[in-house]
Amino acid sequence: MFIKKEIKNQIGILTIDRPDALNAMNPDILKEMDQAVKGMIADESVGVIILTGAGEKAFIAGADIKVMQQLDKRAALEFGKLGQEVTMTIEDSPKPVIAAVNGFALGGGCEIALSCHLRFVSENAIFAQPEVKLGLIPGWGGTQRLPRIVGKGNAIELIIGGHMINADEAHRIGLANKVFPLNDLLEESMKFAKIILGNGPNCIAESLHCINESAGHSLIDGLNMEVDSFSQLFETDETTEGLTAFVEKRKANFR
Ligand code: DAK
Repeated sequence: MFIKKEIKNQIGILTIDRPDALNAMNPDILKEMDQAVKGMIADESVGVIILTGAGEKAFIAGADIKVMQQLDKRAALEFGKLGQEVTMTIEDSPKPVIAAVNGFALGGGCEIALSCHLRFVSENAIFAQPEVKLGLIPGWGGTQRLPRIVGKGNAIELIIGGHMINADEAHRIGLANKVFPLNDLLEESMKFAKIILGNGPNCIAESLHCINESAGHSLIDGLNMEVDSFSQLFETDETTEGLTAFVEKRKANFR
């Protein structure tokens, strides 16, 4: 089991618990997370969900690169769809989901945070979409959700630069809603959850629904395009080199 579940004062807390791999997501963890979020949505005693990572270093350091190194085009499509399903389950939740980002939120980890309704982050949080460094593109909604949250220019800079940004920069561009000292992150997230719990649950669910719809009906089309592009890459030498270089702990040689 890689997802710890707790309920405290109507707040469901889900903790991704694989700190030795910086909470990197493999297919089993994705399936577990999908079930865990659905379980919290169905549980009438829960009004707000908080998603966080175990340890003091990472929220989620991305999709599991060692798993991706083994994928062919068909398996990449399945892995991509699984990640997209989880992010849709989170985004479509009628109960607000707060990402309490306690460190690295990279690649798929940033994308899972983007699918949450709010991102409260610790001072040591680091965000990036580093896929282009691995011969990949973001595949769990990053090309679609990041521009909607930080604007097209900032999203292009992050996605084609692949560089890391700290909590203050994430806050400046609107990626982080609030920044707290690491030790206060969960408590502050719970404080805001408590404020939400004082408001009408149907109004909250309807607000989230309308806000999601305002982003346009083409999100699904965009996600389909993204996952097709992503899986095509698994037939290229560039992607093989990018993933192999990470596993071999060396810099990728793309040119
Ligand atoms: N996958 C697997 N293992 C990972 C990992 C990851 N993403 N990130 C870290 N680890 C593992 C490391 O390999 C290491 O394991 P051992 O070597 O000890 O066995 C352990 O976690 C601790 O990491 P480090 O020793 O590297 O720790 P450092 O503090 O030195 O460095 C770091 C921390 C976060 C800077 C570094 O670990 C790092 O650069 N990690 C990779 C970050 C990254 O590039 N993440 C983005 C992955 S790309 C799609 C599916 C998925 C995706 C897109 C599309 N479709 C199929 C459509 C998503 C893509 C991504 O997420």
